[in-house]
Amino acid sequence: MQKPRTLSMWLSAGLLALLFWSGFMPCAADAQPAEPLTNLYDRTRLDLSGEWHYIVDPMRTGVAKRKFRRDFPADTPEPPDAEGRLLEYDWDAAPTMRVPGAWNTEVDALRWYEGLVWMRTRFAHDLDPGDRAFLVFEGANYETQVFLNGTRLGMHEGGFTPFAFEVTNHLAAAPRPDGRHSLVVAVDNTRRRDALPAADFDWWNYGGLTRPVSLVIVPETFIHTYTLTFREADDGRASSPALDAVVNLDGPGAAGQSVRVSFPGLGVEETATADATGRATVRLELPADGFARWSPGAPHRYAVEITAGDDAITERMGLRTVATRGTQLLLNGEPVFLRGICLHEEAFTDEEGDTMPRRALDWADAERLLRAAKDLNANFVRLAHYPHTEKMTRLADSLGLMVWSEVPVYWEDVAYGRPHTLDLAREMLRAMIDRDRHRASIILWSVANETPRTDERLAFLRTLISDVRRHDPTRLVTAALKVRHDGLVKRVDDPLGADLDVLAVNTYTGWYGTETPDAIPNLRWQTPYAKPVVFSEFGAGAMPGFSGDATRRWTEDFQARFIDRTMEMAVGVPFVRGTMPWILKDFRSPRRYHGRYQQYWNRKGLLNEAGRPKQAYATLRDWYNRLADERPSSTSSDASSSPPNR
Ligand code: GCB
Repeated sequence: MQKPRTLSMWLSAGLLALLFWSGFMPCAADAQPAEPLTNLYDRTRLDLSGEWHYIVDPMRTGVAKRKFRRDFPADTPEPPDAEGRLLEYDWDAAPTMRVPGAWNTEVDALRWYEGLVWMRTRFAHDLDPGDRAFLVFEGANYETQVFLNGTRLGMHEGGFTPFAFEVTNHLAAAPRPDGRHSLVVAVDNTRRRDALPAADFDWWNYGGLTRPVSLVIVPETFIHTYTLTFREADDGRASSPALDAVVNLDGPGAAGQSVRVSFPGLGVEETATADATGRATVRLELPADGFARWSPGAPHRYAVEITAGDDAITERMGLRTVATRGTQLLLNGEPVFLRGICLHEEAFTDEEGDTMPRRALDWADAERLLRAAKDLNANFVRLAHYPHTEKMTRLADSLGLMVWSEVPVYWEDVAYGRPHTLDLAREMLRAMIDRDRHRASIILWSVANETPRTDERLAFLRTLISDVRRHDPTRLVTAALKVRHDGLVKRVDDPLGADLDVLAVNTYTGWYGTETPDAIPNLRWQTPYAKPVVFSEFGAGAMPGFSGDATRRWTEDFQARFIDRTMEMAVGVPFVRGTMPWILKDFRSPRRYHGRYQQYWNRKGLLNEAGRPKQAYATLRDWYNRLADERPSSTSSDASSSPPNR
């Protein structure tokens, strides 16, 4: 007998139908993205950059309202459709913008737009029999839904980490009438309380496909992911310096496949057989003193080749260790002082004034930013406040800059109590580490910036820290902490300090608040932790070209004085092991309203938006030249003979 339907059953059935038709519910074909492939840049790739058509959809009607069949993913060529219904869009007639690119930069009218935008490209590719294909997005801000030939592949949340979908079957099964595939993407950068970052942050909310999109082609059985870990003999896990390789194969021939890992430059190689899950584990012993270590002064890298069946890949990586000992930071066992500078992922503009910089960096943009840091005689960059494009970390490896890389767990209003937000942070952290674990330049993973001292946040960040320790035990963990102010006494005593390797604090005394830079030399720093501390931010706004009075805020002179005083104070604090002023260049921010001095630029750059130096640039360079001469050879009294912590 059929069960009677209750009102609530009818209501829930109705709700499900409504959700389905409104496009808010994932459909049957919806899939989570596949795990991205390690080392995208050494794969066979079809670059899908170029001019993509776009439709701005502030009312979200693309999938939400079927009345006029505004189902944008369908990519129907001509209105009306086959059944004679009215179509109120036409992809071929839609305007185009450059991908990769942020719509706020690419389209003047979209400078301030936050919402949903649809984008479409077409591409031709005949997949060879036996090959497999992955559609890879290096970064799209913020929530992205992907449709290939009208079929929804799935969605991804988060603006700064890569994601991929396997599309082998889609490409094989669905050739379009004109021989081209239709790729439609819906990107939504609406700010949300449960997102990361949450709704309030001090940079531009660039939306769209801000990093490259490509089709990666691999053999049927291929090297999917791998980790190569350099171990020093004295870390207790290796008897001589060694490289531990774990290689994961995917495909019908994975189990039992022979995998070779070699260092042609050192004449070392080993072979192993993949287990039933496709995993092979190999240790390569390295000649004890017969290899060059990576350092900013000598950024030596080795090619490591991995071969398995029809697939081969080359990783270029530096060999170095990073550790702490007491309040010391050690690079390759030697004390090091971080002469740093903070950076956002935003290119220099061609002109000064009311322009929109590019978020999508090409190699030349990234190199220009990092060279400006090198010209300061910096040995370190803090890539704030989210994982930057892979181009940055790859260039930092080759140019010789140590790196801080972080996830956008930023400020007070993150939903620390929501499981969704914690899952998201963990996923971002994992994706950041997976993408960049072979970059010798990265010495610090940061889990947060200026977060409140609450129990919920403590539990949230402790989960992230233990994730990092499990996922990458070879690097140090940090977070930019809030300081407790007691007049001029500054206490770095956040309970999270117990869980971190390096404590970081941002200090703006002399800029925010009533004190002037004259107060800075009188600051007294205290911490209960015997760990290295770095000043991860300090800065003052300066209107480029406004100068002449060092006592007046917004002048270049004031900014230079602020930087000078803070540097002088910092190098006098015995446990401070690094300085990274905020920030290399002026950057766009919608919360910088001052009509005369800011005009929606955060003006704390040492360079203006086009790269022209303000006075403070030379001030910092002088400091770094002096420090480079004096340190890192200087060791302070606490460098005991105890073994390194990490
Ligand atoms: C901070 C934030 C940074 C801001 C900066 C500022 O503490 O971490 O994102 O841009 O201050 O300019 O106030």
